[in-house]
Amino acid sequence: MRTGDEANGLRRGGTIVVLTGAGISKESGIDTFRDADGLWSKVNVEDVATIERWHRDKKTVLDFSNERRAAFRSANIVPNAAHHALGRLQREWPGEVALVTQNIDLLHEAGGASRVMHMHGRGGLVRCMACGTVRESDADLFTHSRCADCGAIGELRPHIVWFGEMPLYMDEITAALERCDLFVSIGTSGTVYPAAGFIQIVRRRRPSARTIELNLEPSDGHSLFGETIYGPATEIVPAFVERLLSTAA
Ligand code: BV8
Repeated sequence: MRTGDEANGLRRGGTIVVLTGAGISKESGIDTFRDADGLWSKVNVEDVATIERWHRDKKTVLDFSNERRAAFRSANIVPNAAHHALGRLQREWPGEVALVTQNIDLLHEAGGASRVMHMHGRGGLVRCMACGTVRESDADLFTHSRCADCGAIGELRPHIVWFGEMPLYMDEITAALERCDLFVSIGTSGTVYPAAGFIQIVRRRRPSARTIELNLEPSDGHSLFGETIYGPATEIVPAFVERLLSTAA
């Protein structure tokens, strides 16, 4: 295991890009997707999280998202030490910290992060497929739901990115990857693209950047990172941020 020492001595004021996945929220009580007890072990992705299925069978897709929303609501989900550490990094680092998450939970914001790019969308937002309006709403959605803006029936969906749909903020994220001095991947299996391909973008277009994976175990792309640190996010992320802030050159 490599120790992440390369993160030390990062030029003060350099640009940091952080990518997070479901692993950072696991210790807050939110299931990951691909762990043994993960979400996808209980439901088939193709049945509930693809744009194709939405067009064929809206009810199944909406029922799944209503169930997930209820699970989020019922659990007393609070940010953990890893979320708070990234909020601290954004506040105290004397340079840009672009925080990109694949997660739809709002735990980064609750942990003090101010600018979060939810590339797979986020909970609490609803989009109309007829007029494109995105509204704050935590209401359950049904095939008879009506858009308050255009009146369309059965066109409301969660504002999350399903398989087969283009993730959000891609131009902004790609530009940040191409100018970053440090790319940190936290709590993601490196399975889902294009997020899993960010490390290749950095290696190809910003070869001087340092790259570090912080995860519970090696991800699919672990060998592409210059440094790796393994352990529970609530332990390794605060320690990593502390080291970064105290040793930046
Ligand atoms: C697209 C919705 C094209 C929100 C999700 C090659 C290139 C491009 C695309 C593809 C490609 N090959 C295949 C594709 C298609 C597909 C894809 O990648 N498929 C995979 C399965 C092979 N990609 C897409 O469809 C994407 N769209 O490419 O569009 C396009 C182009 C033009 C025009 C139109 C379209 C869209 C992908 C987004 C899909 N939506 N979710 C939601 O429901 O939440 S994906 C889903 O996976 C979640 O967003 C999740 O965040 C994401 C990634 O999962 P992880 O976050 O990594 O979670 P996972 O459980 O896998 O891993 C958790 C990790 O944490 C583990 O490593 C574990 O060890 C670790 N961990 C656990 N506990 C802890 C911990 N770490 C630290 N501490 C702990 N305590």
